[in-house]
Amino acid sequence: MDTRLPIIIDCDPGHDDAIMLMLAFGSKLFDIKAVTISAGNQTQEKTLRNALRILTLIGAQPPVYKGSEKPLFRDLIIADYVHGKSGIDGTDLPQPAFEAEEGLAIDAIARIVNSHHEKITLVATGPLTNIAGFLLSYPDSKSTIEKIVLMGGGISRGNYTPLAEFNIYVDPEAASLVFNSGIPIVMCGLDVTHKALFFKDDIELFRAIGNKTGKAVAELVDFFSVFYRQNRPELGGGAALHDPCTIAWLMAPSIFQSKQCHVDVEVSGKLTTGATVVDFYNLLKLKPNTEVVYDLDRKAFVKMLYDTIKTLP
Ligand SMILES: [Ca+2]
Repeated sequence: MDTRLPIIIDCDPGHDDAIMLMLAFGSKLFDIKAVTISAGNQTQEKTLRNALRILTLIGAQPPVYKGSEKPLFRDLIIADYVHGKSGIDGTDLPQPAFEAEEGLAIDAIARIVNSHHEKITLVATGPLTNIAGFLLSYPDSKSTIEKIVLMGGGISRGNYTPLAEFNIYVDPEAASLVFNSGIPIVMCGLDVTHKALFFKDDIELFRAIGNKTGKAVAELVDFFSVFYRQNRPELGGGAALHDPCTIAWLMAPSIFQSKQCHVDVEVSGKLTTGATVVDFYNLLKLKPNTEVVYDLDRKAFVKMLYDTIKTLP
């Protein structure tokens, strides 16, 4: 019997998405049904190509599906100021050894979840456009989803505007739809991801593994760290590995701290569009819809990544 957890990963690589994919495929805990691509850190064309190159590096060939080119109702905003022109600058990844499948992410997600005998967990580390598109296009398929583990939002601050985190800000209507879907959500927001820090010593640890993937991790975080050192001195020189928190939470929830809260998304605020409104003290007396992850054991997180990356090519 296959005891691995069946998941679909929706991502927009992206430096931290790349390391998330390495952790997911390096771990033996997941049956990864597909990787679907969102636009966010860079355009759809670039994030798709980046995903194929990362998967080629680690010798994985899952079905990969192109996603939506732009958010549900808005123009696309990209994060080239963090991730560079390619979306994954700083390391020399191989050219893709395989191509994306025919068809689009939202249809592929529906086909996979409807044909699988048990519920599937969705992991989302980019804007939530594809997940929302799937929920809008296939409302009857909602019951086939176990939960959605996502990187996005924050309890009390943003990283794109004072209150909005990038993934949620890019497509707030999609995020609102996901948080209000009734599907259990696990939110790895900035509260926890700004504690999932990699410092210079950590980078050298990965470079010293001596495999291609460890070298790529080191070079990716070298590049990614420059933005953090220049723009987030509050993090003490560390780079925040946002996206791997989702997979790490699935692998070892015990190294994280979280609380069940009601969360909604601001879509029309004058100053607050894209903010996740987290009712941490249950002031509204609403039923919690989200497990809000807010802290982690950083050393255990780095060790988990290290132990997994060293098993890859
Ligand atoms: Ca991402």
